[in-house]
Amino acid sequence: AFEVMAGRFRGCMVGALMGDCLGAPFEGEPRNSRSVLNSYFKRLCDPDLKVPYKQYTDDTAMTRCVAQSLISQKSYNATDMAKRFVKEYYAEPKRGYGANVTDVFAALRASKFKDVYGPAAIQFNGRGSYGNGGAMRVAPVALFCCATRRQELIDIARDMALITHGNRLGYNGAVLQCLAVYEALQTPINTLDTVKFVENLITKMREVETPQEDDIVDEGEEPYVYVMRLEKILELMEHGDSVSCERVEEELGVYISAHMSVPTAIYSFIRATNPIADIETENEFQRTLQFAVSLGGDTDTIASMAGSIAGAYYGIAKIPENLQRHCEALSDAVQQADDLFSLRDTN
Ligand code: 8NA
Ligand code: MG
Ligand code: MG
Ligand code: MG
Repeated sequence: AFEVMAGRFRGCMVGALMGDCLGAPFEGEPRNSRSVLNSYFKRLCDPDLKVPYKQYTDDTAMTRCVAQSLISQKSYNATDMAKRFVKEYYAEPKRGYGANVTDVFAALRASKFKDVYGPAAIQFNGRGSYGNGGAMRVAPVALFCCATRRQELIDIARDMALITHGNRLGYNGAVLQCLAVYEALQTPINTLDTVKFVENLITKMREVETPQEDDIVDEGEEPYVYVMRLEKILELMEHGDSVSCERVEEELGVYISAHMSVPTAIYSFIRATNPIADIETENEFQRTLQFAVSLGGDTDTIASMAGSIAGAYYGIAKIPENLQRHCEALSDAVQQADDLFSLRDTN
């Protein structure tokens, strides 16, 4: 059981990396042809292929910061984490960051991290960002809470997101993504009941989305956005493989906003538990990535989030090695997974 869980930690971190690296070349396309993707993935799987690494983007750059902060602090430390985000951004600013989050980094640096949540709160005229940047980096929080048996997963996920994303859709998207990774990690292999998986998330998100004192919810604004999208996933699931990419985009979205990408990542994981027409792989993890990328839009981020959920469930042993080796800094992802797993021993 020990090795199994360690393999799932690795699967989660490596899955997140692979979705980012392998999905990034397709970012922004309205849709990606399944046959083109079959060839792309088949070519990469050829053991004789020597090609330059697929580079990671902001998704992984920030995920690495979250993991390293939790590993070094052995707890959630907002200032330490914010400092890592800023240091990383200024060291390698061209990793494809969102257009507005960079203002937060500048303000954090200028104010010497005096109020770590301040700069994010004033983004978008005080509405805060609802980009998926909080959700795209949250997977290590699920691993940390699993390893240390912390009950505060929801609080840590939300606070970690709040460093850059002040809008409730932004931070609640991070909470949902974190809950999905955590649940995948806790589900024994071959026992996944996909309906129950989504229903559990609905139960938790209904509580999470109950407006709190400090939430900004406008009059007439729907407060249960994520609950509704998860219910939509249940509806789509009833139609199995007949659900088109167009319908997924219409109902769930493929965009850089958290509410139009996190549910899509969860759906990709679930959809790929069964064969998908025109996606030529028997491997469920790989199928998850190929399906997520085929949807188009914010492919690196949706594939990364879907990959972290799928990797947490299937474990590293089920992830094709020939695909792994094309990703930049693969060994760091493995090391961080192991370091997070080792936090078990310190508790
Ligand atoms: P962000 O906070 O800058 O948000 C991303 C974008 O979402 C913003 O630039 C806005 O256009 C929009 N947005 C967010 N909140 C609001 C709001 N309240 N009102 C109006 N518009 C809003 O950055 P982030 O960290 O959330 O972004 C993450 C995404 O950016 C990821 O998909 C990541 O991969 C990256 N990304 C980069 C590129 C690229 O080519 N550089 C393309 C897509 C995504
Ligand atoms: Mg990116
Ligand atoms: Mg952008
Ligand atoms: Mg992206």
